[in-house]
This record gives sequence, structure tokens and C-alpha cells, in this order.
Amino acid sequence: MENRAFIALGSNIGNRYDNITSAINCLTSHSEIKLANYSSVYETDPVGYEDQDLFLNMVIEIMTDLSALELLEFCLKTELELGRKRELRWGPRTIDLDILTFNQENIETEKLTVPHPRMVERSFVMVPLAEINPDQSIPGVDKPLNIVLNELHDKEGVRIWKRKNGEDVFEPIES
Ligand code: X6L
Ligand code: MG
Ligand code: MG
Repeated sequence: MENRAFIALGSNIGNRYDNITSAINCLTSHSEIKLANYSSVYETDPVGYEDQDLFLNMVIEIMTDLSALELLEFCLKTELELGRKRELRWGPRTIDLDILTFNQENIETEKLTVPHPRMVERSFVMVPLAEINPDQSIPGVDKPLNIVLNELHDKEGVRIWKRKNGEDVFEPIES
């Protein structure tokens, strides 16, 4: 597998944990996607549009032979399979899959911008990302992740919900 990508997952409709684990299983059922690492699951206050239910958010790291655009298409397909409907902008969603980074590439096309343009402002992305990759440098961001994270002010809106390697061992893959 050639390419390393980080993907943010979020859900605030229905069984949020089922939605997230189903999305991971769907992504990793692709022969050209391998799960390399995953964060704890966090419960997070909604941002952008605040009058909606709490989210579960997490980040996964994958290795893939897909191109960034092929990966995007497969993420969108997975969202649709899990019943994502796009109604309100920033509104509630069954599952949201956002490509955060793809190798160290800067990609700007009509369909896809990578790194995700607003990822470093969002504690619900940066807390789980820093958990699994604290030393990552993000193209276009001149500080390491741990510094970016330290400078965010709404981290209290991101609370651990299911700890990776906790007593209750989190296993995102169905056996
Ligand atoms: C001012 C204006 C400040 C807009 C923030 C932030 C807009 C985030 C959209 C913003 C602004 C977003 C999730 C979420 C959304 C999620 C949590 C978005 C898009 N997705 N809140 N809000 N988790 N906690 O996955 O991220 S909508
Ligand atoms: Mg999103
Ligand atoms: Mg999205």
C-alpha cells in the first residue's frame, strides 16, 4: 500500500457508534485500503450549527493504493450506503467521512481539497488526530500538531467516550 491517509469520522444521528464502526468496516472491506491505526472515540459538542445532538468523532489512519480522488469517491459511496442525506449545511448526519491528509500532498481540485482546509481549527478533529499522530506535520501548517492543539480553546467540548486500549477494549473490526 503506497499512500498514507488520515480520515475523520463523525456521526450524530441514530446509533452513532454503530455508524462509525460500520463505516470503518466498509472502508477496510476495500481490498486497496488497510487500517493502520485508529484513535479513541470522543463525544463532542456540535460546532458550526450548534442546535443539534452531540457527535461521536474519531480519526483513523489508513494505507491505500487508491488515489486521493478514488479514496474520496469511496468515502462518499460509504456515506451513502450508511444512509447519509445532505439536508442542512453543517446539520445532523448519520456519518461524515473527511479526508484530512493524503501523504504530505497539497491537493486542490473542484471535488477535493487536502489537507482539509479547516481541520486545524477543529478540536473534534485535532484531539483524536494528535492522539494517534502527535508529531505529524501538516502541509501548509508551520507548527507541529501538538502546538496547534495546545492553542485551541474549545477542547473541553471534546470528551473521551470510548478509550482505545481502555479496560473496555475498543475493537472497530467485526470478527
Ligand atoms: C464559525 C463558523 C465557527 C463556522 C465554526 C465549524 C462550521 C465546523 C462547520 C464554524 C464551523 C464546521 C461536526 C460538527 C460539523 C462534527 C462536531 C463543521 C461542519 N461536523 N461538530 N459540526 N463534530 N462536534 O463532526 O465541521 S458541521
Ligand atoms: Mg466534516
Ligand atoms: Mg464531509
